[in-house]
Parts: sequence; structure tokens; C-alpha cells
Amino acid sequence: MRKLSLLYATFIFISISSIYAQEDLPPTARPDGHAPIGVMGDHMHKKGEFMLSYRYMNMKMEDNRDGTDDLTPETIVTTVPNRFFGMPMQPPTLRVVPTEMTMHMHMFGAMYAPADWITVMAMIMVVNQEMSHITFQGGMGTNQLGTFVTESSGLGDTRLSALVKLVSSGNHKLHLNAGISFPTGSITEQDEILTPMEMRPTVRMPYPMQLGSGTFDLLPGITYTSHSGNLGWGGQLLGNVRLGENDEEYSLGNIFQVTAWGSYMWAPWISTAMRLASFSQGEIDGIDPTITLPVQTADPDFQGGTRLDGSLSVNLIGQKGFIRNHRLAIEYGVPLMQDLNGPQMKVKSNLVLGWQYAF
Ligand SMILES: [Cu+2]
Repeated sequence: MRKLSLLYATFIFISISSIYAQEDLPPTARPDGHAPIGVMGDHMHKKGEFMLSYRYMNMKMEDNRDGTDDLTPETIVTTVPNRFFGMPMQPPTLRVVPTEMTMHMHMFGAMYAPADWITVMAMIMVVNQEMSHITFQGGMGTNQLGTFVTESSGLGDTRLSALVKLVSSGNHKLHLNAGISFPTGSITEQDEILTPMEMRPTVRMPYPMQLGSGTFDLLPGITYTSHSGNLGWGGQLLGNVRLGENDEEYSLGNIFQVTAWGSYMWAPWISTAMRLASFSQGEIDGIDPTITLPVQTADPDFQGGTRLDGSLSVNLIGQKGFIRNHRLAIEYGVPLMQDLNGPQMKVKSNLVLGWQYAF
């Protein structure tokens, strides 16, 4: 009963606010004229327009699973085979288990439209990430030897893209995304680890702790956006196709993303949105011969998987004075489903904060 009255109240509120529909605002001035901030390359610009942007992304990962089954660290070190077994000092099963990872990304972007039909976009990123681990003792059993944290930070890969207008009819817009990712991020980052033999060597860190892909990647995509009255919606398909193999003899799995969102504009300066995003990535092809550790992150087969995220977001746009055309946005997402090529850590949350300014 209470739920029903809440539903009615929401309905009445939405109906009243719809009377103040902002149909007359041009899309570039609408808060929902941009997609939720976690979506890249969602909008184009008018001829001669520039935009600068900054995004901060914080992704947290925790605990492990294989497929959709959760695994404890003890299960991993007693059941999951170590692919390097047979090489000197290598135990038959994994002995080191990651338990937590936090990734901070700072993304600096610029957009420019040389003509109405094309917008070009550049993005550089700075990455900082930390991973916590438990090391189990010796060759077998579940005795814990200790814990350690590895860290890497620096420049990530750099992206150059073009957005090409396909359709612009009434409020419906469709454009192509065509981008290239340049391998500016390091793939040879090192840090100190704790081995099952209680040594503390400094070694090359496993794949998820590296800062870039090491390959030139194609970023093809297609984006649709529309709005009517106070409602907005859109969708995007986006790929990441690795071109060849990197200098360390592997290529990360290709990525395929699909997302769709719906938004509601409460006032000319604020809109909120809900978004679903699916993310699929393949395993690593090849292997870096210097990464040979009894830990899941060092196994090229234990990478990638499929995830469905749900997120809530707020877009704000300044209307007057010095805040005019400045946008602030926040998006918070959590996985609704994840099926991993595991054992692998699960994503727990993903937060994106952003500022954008067009002139
Ligand atoms: Cu822009």
C-alpha cells in the first residue's frame, strides 16, 4: 500500500513537472544533451565549437569468482592449477591471491568540430592503481604467509577519435564513432611482491596492473541519442579491437560494449538518468614471458568476461554568468551480473565524476 502511494506521488510529481517541459531549449544547452558521464563520445559539436573535459573514475574490485561462482582464497590455492608448474620453484597450484583492487583514472579530453558533420576528440589519461594480495606458504596447504600491496601509476593509452554524423532528423541523432588508441601506457611496470618462499623480489607485475594495452587499438562505434519533452534516451555500441601483438608478445582481449540509458530533466539545469551497460572482454592472446608467478592475474586465460552494470547519474549545466555552459556530472554504477573467465576479482563499484566546458 505504501509502495503504491509512493508510486502515485511520483507520478503526480512527474506530471506537474512535465507542464514545465523545456522543449524550446537547444540540445547543447540541456543537461541531458550529454549522456551519463561514463559514456564517451556520446555527443557532437556545432562547427567551430571547442570543449574541454576532465573525468575522474574510481573503480573498486573485491573478492574472487570463476564464471558466476564465488571462490575463497583457500579454494583458489588448493584447487586452481598453476600454469607455470614444472618450471623451477613453481608450485602445482596458485599460491598468491588478489583480494582487492582500486583504480583511479584521470581523463583529460578536448573536442573540436571543424564542421557540423564531424567532431574530433582527443583524450589522455593518468592511471593509478593498487592491488592487495594474500601469499600462502610453500607448495601446498592453506597457511597464510602474509599480505602485500602492489601499485602502478603513470600515463595510460591516448585516444584520438572522430565522430561522424549519420542522421540528424528532428530530435533523433545518430553518429559513427571512429577512434584509435595509441600505446602510450607502460606495460613493463614493476613492484615488490611476497613469494610463497618468503622472498621479496621486484618483478614485472601481472597484466591487470599494467597501464596500457601495448598495442594500437581500433575503437569503432555507433551512438544514438534523442529527447522529447523532459525525457531523454540513447544507446551506444562500442568496440576495442587490438591490432596485432605488443612488444611483450601478447594482446589484451578485444572489448565489446553496449549501453542504453533514459533520463529525466527536472529543470533546465538538472537531469538524472538510469543506465544499463554490458561489457564483454576476451582472454589475453599470447603471453609475456617475464610474467611467471603462481597468481591468477599472471595467467592470460584468467582475463576478461562479461558484466552487466546498472548506474544512476546526475547531469548539471550552468545557466547564467560565469558558470554558463559549464557542466558537472556524476555517475555511480554497480554490477548486476558478472560472468568471469576466472578466477578473477569481481567489480564492486564504479564512480565517474566529470566537468565539461564548451565554448
Ligand atoms: Cu563535447
